[in-house]
Amino acid sequence: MYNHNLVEKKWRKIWKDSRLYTFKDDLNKPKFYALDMFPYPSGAGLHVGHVKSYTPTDVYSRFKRFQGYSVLHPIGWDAFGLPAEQFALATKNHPSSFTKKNIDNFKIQIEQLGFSFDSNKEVDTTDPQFYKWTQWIFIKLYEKGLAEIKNIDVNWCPELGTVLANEEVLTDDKGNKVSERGGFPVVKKPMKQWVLKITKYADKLIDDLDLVNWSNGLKSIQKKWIGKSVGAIVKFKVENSNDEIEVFTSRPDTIFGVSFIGLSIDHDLVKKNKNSEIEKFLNKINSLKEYERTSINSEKEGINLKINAIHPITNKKIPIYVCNYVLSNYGNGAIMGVPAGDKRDFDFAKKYNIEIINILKDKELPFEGDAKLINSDFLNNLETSKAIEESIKYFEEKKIGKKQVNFKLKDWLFSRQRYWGEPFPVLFDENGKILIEKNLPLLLPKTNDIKPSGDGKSPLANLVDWVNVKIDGKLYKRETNTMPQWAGSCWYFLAYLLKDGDKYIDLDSKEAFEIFKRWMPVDIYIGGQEHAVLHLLYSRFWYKFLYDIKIVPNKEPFHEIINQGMILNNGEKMSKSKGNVVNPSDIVVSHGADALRLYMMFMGPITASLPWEESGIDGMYKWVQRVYRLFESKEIIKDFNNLELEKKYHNFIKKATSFMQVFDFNLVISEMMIFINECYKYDFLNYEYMLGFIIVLSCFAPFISEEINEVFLKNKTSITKNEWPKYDESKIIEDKIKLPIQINGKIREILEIEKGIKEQEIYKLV
Ligand code: ANZ
Repeated sequence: MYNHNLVEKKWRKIWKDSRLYTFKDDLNKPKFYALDMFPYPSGAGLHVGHVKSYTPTDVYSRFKRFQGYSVLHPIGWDAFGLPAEQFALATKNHPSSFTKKNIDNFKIQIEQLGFSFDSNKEVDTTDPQFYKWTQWIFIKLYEKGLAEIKNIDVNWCPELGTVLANEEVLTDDKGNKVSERGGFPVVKKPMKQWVLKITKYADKLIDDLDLVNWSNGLKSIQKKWIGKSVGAIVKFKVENSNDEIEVFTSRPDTIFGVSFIGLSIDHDLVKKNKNSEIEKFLNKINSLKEYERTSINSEKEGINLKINAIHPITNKKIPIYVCNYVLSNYGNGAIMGVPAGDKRDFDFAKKYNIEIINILKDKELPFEGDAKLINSDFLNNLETSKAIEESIKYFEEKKIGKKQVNFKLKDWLFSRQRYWGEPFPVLFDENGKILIEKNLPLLLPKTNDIKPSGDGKSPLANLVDWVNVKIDGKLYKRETNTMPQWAGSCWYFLAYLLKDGDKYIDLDSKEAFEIFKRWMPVDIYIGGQEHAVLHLLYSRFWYKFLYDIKIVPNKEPFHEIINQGMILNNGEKMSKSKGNVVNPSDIVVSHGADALRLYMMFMGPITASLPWEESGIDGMYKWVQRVYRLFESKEIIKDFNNLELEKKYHNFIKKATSFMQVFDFNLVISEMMIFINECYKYDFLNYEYMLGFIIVLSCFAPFISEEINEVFLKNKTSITKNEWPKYDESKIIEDKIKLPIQINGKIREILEIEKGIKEQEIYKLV
């Protein structure tokens, strides 16, 4: 019987001793860069979610190596940041020793799983040699005016003792704002903070999505988050005063339907016209959270300012209201109310008896942009987009408004009041003037007092000797905030390319540029969809900036992305609190890494969320045994040939190759199963076919493949040194044809059907 524990242990040692997976670029070969989203080395160790995400990249890397590519498939540690620090605080450890211990543990687990990573290429964001360059990029951003200190309303999380970026704040089931990490309450608080001006790249971040091969779903998540809205600013004069109100509208073509003006509660004009009644209303509104009053279904409320605005075209008087649903921080904090086009405006107008100006002839009022301008002669019967364009032109001619593009994306709040992060290479003189620390890396000082103060001051502020610096007789204070965890992950995929043993090639060197020219963009990137508007947006922003300052040669870092699905247990996400976590190391002992890897890839498509099933992994364990028994029980002969087996083999390789190419790994595995069943029918097997099979198998199950290659195929060199098996089309007699089933432009399934089948019959198969 095949003993997976012994065999896997044996090959782990051989691979390690012979440095089998050491990466050395071969310029004669085309490159292939397969990237995993690197893990936080938390105390909990690797979970099956990691295995689900790292196995496909490993399988594909092995496939590409067989196909003659120079493949880079690295791993590293996203080791700064809240999770490690929270864990360290809870367990009274120092984050650095604790992180090191966790990394060691992760490494053991990764080796157990047989991933073909090169440890020479490993990066660690907390390594000063690494964060030297994170700090360097920050300085460049600062020098180009893309990093600045701002007094802004931030998301303050008292429990975590830090501010959070918008992308790190979620809304829970009850509608409360909570932190992405830990689900702690988040409140708004004014603070002085570093921001990175990602908004300057908003247009490029949308437009360049055309350059990459991502799913439409992922692209649209990013587009929605960036929220580009093209429209106009329109000016309304206030009656009997010199005041003007500027509103932002995405439907300038509805101008003739404006029935009132709506202001946000902290609009300047509201402040100017305050009286006790208005004050009372504002207090009432202020007691509610913004999202409670602005959602489409929430009760619309407002108060009449009792002054009128003048319509810029018709000169009609229209009332001005304070409206609870007008946001202060979007557009101009003011709207033109068009009940004929907007449901919220309609509800509001009805409630406050505002005269509704209908812009439609003989029609009920439609909502949500359905309004077509009929009363206006110049917009009559135009398509909406054309009418919008014409309206803007008209506004500009008459000087009553102009084109305006708005984004929902806000600048990226970049400082954290925490210890475990990159220090900012920044000093302030006595007048608060900024001096850049050029001597990099600026090391994170050692201290055991890492607890956040709770009042918004960073733990680093306690280190008086570190904070106060004298340069040329002048006193300076260091910035005591640290960078967020996302900083290191913004460029780590470049760091792998620069890692050379225990050193890094300088990011701004000519040598680095040449390497990037060969290796960027990443060819395939696999990771969780939860990073769609965090890491994947931030890293694109940094990469575009590095492109603009000529550090990298192209505009987009990740050519193709696959978001792997989750592994569920009894229909739920695995989590420690639910006690339903499957530990991959336990499975490696009970069933073997090969069986685990195979099972993970056999469960279904990579992108699907699928249940963990004991019976499934047991079944795969049995199949691994069955493969071994086949080799044990049959005689493998070099020149043996059997026409039937030959046909089956070439068919198998053809299918396996095409499924491999498109990541349909579950289909490759089922083809392997079919082929093994075939082989059991013969007493003798052909050496060439069995080697071909083992090469395919080794992408998924590297341990048993090496063992069979050595013991039964009697080869002295590693199975990894082979080429991908070829098939001969003339040996395949097709009596079936393949029919790919496409849904929304993606191949969902490939049906095998008999030649000559009728169309109606095919529908029955789907
Ligand atoms: C008139 C109009 C007529 C509008 C119509 C919509 C439909 P997006 O596309 O998301 O950018 N708006 C503008 N500023 C606002 C604020 N601070 N708070 C709440 N709503 C605001 O949305 C733009 C539309 O949202 C704008 O176009 C404005 O209403 C509203 F048939 O103007 B519209």
